[in-house]
Amino acid sequence: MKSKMRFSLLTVLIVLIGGCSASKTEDHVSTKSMNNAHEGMGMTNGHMSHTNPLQLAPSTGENELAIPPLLEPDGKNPAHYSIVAQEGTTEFYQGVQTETYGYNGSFLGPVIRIQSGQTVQFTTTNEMSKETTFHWHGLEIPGEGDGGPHEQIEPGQSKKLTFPIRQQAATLWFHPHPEGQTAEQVYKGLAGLIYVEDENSQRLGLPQQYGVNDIPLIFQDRQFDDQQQLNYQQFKNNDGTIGDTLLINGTLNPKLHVRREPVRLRLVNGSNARNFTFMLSTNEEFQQIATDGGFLNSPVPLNKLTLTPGERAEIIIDFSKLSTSIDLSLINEEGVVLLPFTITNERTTPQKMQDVFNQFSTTSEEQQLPVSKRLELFGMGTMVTINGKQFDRTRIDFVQQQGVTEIWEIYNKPDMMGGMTHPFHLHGTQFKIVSINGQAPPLNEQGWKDTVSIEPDETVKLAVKFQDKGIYMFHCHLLEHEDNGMMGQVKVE
Ligand SMILES: [Cu+2]
Repeated sequence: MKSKMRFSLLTVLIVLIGGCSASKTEDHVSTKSMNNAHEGMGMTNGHMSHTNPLQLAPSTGENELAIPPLLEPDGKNPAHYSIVAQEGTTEFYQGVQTETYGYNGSFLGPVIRIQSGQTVQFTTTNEMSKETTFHWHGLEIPGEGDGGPHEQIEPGQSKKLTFPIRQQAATLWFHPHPEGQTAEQVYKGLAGLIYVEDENSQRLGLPQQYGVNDIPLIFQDRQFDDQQQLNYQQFKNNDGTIGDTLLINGTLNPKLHVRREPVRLRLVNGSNARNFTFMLSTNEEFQQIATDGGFLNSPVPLNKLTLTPGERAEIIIDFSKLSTSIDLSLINEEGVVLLPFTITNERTTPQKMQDVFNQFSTTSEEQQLPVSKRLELFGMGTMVTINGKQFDRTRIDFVQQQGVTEIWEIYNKPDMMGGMTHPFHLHGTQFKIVSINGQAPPLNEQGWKDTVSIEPDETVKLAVKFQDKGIYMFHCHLLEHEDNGMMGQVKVE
């Protein structure tokens, strides 16, 4: 139902945009000017820009997909990791150096693989020329280590934090969160992944050869300027900066070699504003096995999956069972090739997967608890608000007791133009979706979440419990909305 609504809205928009771009040629430059024109055309197009009017160019598959390096601990007890935010250059286009940001490298960052039950220590260093923060998206962590706007690290400075990992296996990520500067820093390359593993994740018989059949995929759309630079200010749109150029793990025109076996893809929507709907080019089924914060109870068969910015999902594609191995690719709902697959004939003997992956449930108590926190998302562009207010770092919007479950009800109030979808993200915890417009969430959202897509006029109820104390952000994960103040603070005591 949800994806259907998105699809028909999109179809309408494609038709509309198709009309306004008909007089233009399809080259790179004209799509850029079209993007800028949208901003100039005011409200209507601000709305449209959110719903992906700018088509992605299909991947030609000429480059092998980059697999981010695994970050090894450089100290054992506690497991210590050094993470450095730095400036550099990256060669996306042959022979062209593009100025970028990265963690421990020039673009994006490593995968930090940590074990539940472990105590870990991060040393975060800012080697850039501007301030930043290190936010651990999805991690259950005390407020003071969470890396929100209060925890700014000045150029040349470091910060050390030590905390226990108590949550279950999940694919999390990290990115900067400086006040008003998040969108540009992510756009230029600051983002990395955290894999939490536990005993369960290792006994399920899942593909787990990193980079071979357990593949991280960070999807980001970008717009390069005439000099092939990531000129954020040129393309910035207050309702979400989108681009026509897809990067997966920072690779332009990627392809992926897989064997004829089940392959686990860890999908991360790391874009500023673009929603991605993933499908197989054969329209065959795949299995979703995990949400943002953990495994689903059992695999959910899907032939289409939408992720809004900030959301993750793990899926299994069984390449031994598909009807063809020719011209196989991951595509979006417009049929654009995102990631072509090349199937090698190397033989494997995959493990048998378990049937039950997790014990997730929403209790009847959680179903019956009264709503104790109400949030109303409203507006667009620089006028975005939560409960009529914009972010103020000196204002605490809500107080919640540590370890106590509360029901948060979030309503996305439409405006005259209809409104926009907002991906709502809460820091420092994983929540349960109790209901969407009074109905149980779809099967593939019945799992731990930290980011939830809320459509115009939709009401979502969440069961929220914090394990730790501190001040945490809640905000729209459309990064320009976050920067424009669609964010508030909850203090956990
Ligand atoms: Cu938003």
